[in-house]
Amino acid sequence: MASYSGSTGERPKGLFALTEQQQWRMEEVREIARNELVPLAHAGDPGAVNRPLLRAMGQRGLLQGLFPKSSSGQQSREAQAMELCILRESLASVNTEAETALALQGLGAYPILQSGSQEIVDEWIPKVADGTAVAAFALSETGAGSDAAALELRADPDGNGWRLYGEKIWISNAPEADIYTVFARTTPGAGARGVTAFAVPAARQGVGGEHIDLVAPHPIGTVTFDAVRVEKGEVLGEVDRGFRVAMRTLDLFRPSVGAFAVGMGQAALDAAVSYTATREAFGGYLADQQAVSHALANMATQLEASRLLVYAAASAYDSGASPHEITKRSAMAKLYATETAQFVIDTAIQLHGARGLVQGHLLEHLYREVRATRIYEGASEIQRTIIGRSLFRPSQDKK
Ligand code: COS
Repeated sequence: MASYSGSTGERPKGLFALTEQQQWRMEEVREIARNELVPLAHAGDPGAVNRPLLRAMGQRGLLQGLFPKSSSGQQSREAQAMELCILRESLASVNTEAETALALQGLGAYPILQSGSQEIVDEWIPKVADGTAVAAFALSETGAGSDAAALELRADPDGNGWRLYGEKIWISNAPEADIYTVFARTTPGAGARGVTAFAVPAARQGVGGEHIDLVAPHPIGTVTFDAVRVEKGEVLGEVDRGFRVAMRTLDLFRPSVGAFAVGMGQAALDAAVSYTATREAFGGYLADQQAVSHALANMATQLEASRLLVYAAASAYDSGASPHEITKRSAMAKLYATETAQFVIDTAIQLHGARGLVQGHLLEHLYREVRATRIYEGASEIQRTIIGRSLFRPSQDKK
């Protein structure tokens, strides 16, 4: 079961911090998800890109939230972290498949929005935003996961452009995406300073790849590059400066992985509260047991702390905090929210007993779904490394 009624997530006035309009927006997104997206998610093939679902999110304006336009209708180059987190938390509390499909469009296309030429932006962003083109972010390799700067996919000079040789792995939306943002080595031996970002259409000759099955069905796989020609105009940012494009993209998206985790955690907490309030045991209700109510209290408290970290990180991003501050807050939000969600979902299962493990149960679904969030876009250990480094060089802005 990949969908559920959805938590209200309502919080009393006067407490942190989402405005009434933002809370209203969350409810609107949940409503769209419950009524329109859940049936499309269920009709899709688990583990494959769900194009009808993406098109529906385009038609309902949800994907456009990732790619805002200025008041004159021009495509803005700035994403809005708060809107991204609001979309992700509210979708996650109803349907994880819709949530992930939306997030991957943003992650795949953001390097283009941030650093692409006007031509590339005009070619791809409108199609990604209306759900007719599928985007993917291709950074990881078999020998370069946490140590992203070790990547070796080669970009060899070829006349005015380059040819790409090698393989990416663990790439969400691969091999079905239409446009890949690919990080490749243009200067051998130069570590992070020899990486260039490219926008590579999947239709280009020499692009291939295979699907990989994970514990929770997910569109993910490898992408292979066999002498794939890329042009100068397809460079995102500057040659040899692509590592920063990747890192800035992750700075934006990591808090939103936290928002995804908060949405799933809230759904699990809601389920646990409602179950323990009605399940009879030992002559009363489960919730009457102090061990149970204390477990629920810990879940609720840590979830709320996660939410605060997530929205604080998003608001730091949107309000133009220093790059250093953004990076640190982004890492803290992802670390704490994903670790918390794993704990909350696990505890919710403990409170449900064996019924929480039955295939198709909401909690069984969330248990499988939450695991990857502590690994992708930087494992928890990497987030701790980033936070730890920030403590020792607080005054240096390295960007
Ligand atoms: N924003 C902009 N630039 C950044 C940055 C950021 N957040 N973080 C690092 N950089 C820049 C640095 O300033 C440095 O630039 P200069 O060479 O010009 O000084 C360069 O990038 C290299 O930075 P650093 O030396 O910190 O790189 P490291 O190899 O030590 O490691 C970590 C950086 C560990 C943070 C990085 O490899 C990482 O995030 N790993 C996880 C990767 C990941 O999330 N993979 C999942 C893929 S998506 S599912």
